[in-house]
Amino acid sequence: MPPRRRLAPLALLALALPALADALDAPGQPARQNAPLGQYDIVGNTLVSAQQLFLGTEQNLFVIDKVENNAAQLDGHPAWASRYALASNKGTAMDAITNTFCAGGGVLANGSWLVVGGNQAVTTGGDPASSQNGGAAPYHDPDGGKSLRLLTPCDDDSCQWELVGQMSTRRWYASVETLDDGRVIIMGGDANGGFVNDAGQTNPTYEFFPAAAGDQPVTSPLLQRTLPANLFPLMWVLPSARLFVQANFGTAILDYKAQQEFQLPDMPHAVRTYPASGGTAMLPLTPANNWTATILFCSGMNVSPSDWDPNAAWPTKATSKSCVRITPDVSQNYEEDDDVPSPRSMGNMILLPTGKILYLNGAQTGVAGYGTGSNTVGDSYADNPAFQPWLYDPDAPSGKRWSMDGLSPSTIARMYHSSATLLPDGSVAVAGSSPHPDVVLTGTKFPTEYRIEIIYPSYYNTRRPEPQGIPASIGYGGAFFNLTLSAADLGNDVTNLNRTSVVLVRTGYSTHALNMQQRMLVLENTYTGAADASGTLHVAPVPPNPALFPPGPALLFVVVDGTPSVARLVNVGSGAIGTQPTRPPVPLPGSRVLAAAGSSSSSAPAAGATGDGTKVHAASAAPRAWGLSGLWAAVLAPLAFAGVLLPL
Ligand SMILES: [Cu+2]
Repeated sequence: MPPRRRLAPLALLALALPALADALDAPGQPARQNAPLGQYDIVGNTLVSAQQLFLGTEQNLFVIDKVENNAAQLDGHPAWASRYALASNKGTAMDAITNTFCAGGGVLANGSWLVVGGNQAVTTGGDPASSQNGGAAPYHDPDGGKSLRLLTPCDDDSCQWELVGQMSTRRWYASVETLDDGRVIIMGGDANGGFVNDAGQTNPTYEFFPAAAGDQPVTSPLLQRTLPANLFPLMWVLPSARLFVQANFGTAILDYKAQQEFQLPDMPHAVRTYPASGGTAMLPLTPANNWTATILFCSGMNVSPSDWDPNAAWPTKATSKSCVRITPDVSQNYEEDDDVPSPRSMGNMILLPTGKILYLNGAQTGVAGYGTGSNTVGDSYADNPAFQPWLYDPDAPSGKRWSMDGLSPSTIARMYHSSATLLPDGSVAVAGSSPHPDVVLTGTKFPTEYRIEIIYPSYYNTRRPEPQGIPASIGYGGAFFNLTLSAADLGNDVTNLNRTSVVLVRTGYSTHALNMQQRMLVLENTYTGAADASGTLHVAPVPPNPALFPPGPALLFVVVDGTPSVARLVNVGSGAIGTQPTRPPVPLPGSRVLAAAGSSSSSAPAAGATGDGTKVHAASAAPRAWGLSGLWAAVLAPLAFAGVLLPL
């Protein structure tokens, strides 16, 4: 037996390389071969209409509908939730328990998904049911207004939705965002719904899940001052660990820890929130932009607060082409961005692993919502489906950010209550549409839709890299991990290592033209190339600031020269709700390419590397936003002093 002290180096090695111990199998090639590039392909039926949709595992989508007369049955009544298996294109009904009509949803640090709020119990036609506790035929749906439903996703029938308590107040059309401690914040909504919010039923507050003992909803001045078009407020956690919140024309920074809001300038050009329903996304957080958050808003409709008349001729009203960006941790001002080539409402912006954004779904005229009046198109407040998807490149020069990129139009109108999400193979699933109080299948321009289709971006059929060594879990700071790529993965060109990135994508919860929690972060990496054109990526974990990418599941893609691997679903953070451990960043080794035996090796510094090939891990090289109070002391103090940024 060796002396005990000899074990120490081995133990240290084990500590230094935790990723190797729990590496996932390398992703392979997509199951679909020779997909129709740039085109939509109808692949299956979601059983219930996909008003809400999220990718819960690598293999399964989870679908949530409102209570309505779906043919799929469960426990003797129509189902309003399902699990959709991507491999078999088969749906299975699930029990969402209470009425999930226009609920919000989000993911927690432990990988469970929460669906919040909804509507009262209804009977046919969306009318109130005689019983609010599930006793009324035909739907037997309990009131969902305060519901908190939790699911830990799996790939079979062993996981089911369960009620885990109630919110303190009713929320219909509330938004959900995952916080840097892996809880979620639940914000806004109203008690009973309707076309837009109103003073008699608004819930201008936020609360948290899990709630701490004694928690009470906190009032948001932004939601108080932005009636009526402030349902489904748009919100993102910023790297400064504050929330950027946008509703109607209002904008605010919410320091949810201090329960204090700061007013920012109004949204230009158009309302982006429901029911104007613009497309929105946080652009990728990258080493090149120092993981600085910029948020993009496009389309919607310019409607003044007094003009939200449910009897107006909404389906004929023009939508907006305008786009603006804001980088809230740097500047409080919205900046003009390129107009979308065609106008739209109810569009979803989907972050692709390449960092570009696919913009699809919705309508060219009108807004979200439905009614029964003669001002509708078969109940719909919108018309002229926006069949043509567009691609946005955040890094393209101004004037050149939008392109059609070979994308063909869909044949299915994705009107109100549509959804979309990125899939692990880099394609995008599109589903839903039902601008009706209850299921309408025939005799109407925009019937209730059950068909799910997939659109295949231009990279789809290219041979995918198959990176080895993807860790099951990635933390904040600490030691780097290695991913290996074969010569085939690198296209037999070792210089492709210089065009390789490792990205995390949280696909989020899709509903009402939103993808709540959606964000992308590019990890910092260097590389070592081998003479045989294979290579190793040295990949830094997420920088030591959980607000950059709140903890929870994420897709990890390795993108080689614009071609993404199939993703693996990894865990970011501790896997538990609570303050996330952070570690000081460990400098990455320099990038280099090893020469063949007999010749000398050469350094091939990556962008940002120093001249001697030693790349300084940027997160350790300069003061960054992780010193949250430091950044905000610098940004907020002068603004507040100038009287522009007003604590409310
Ligand atoms: Cu809705």
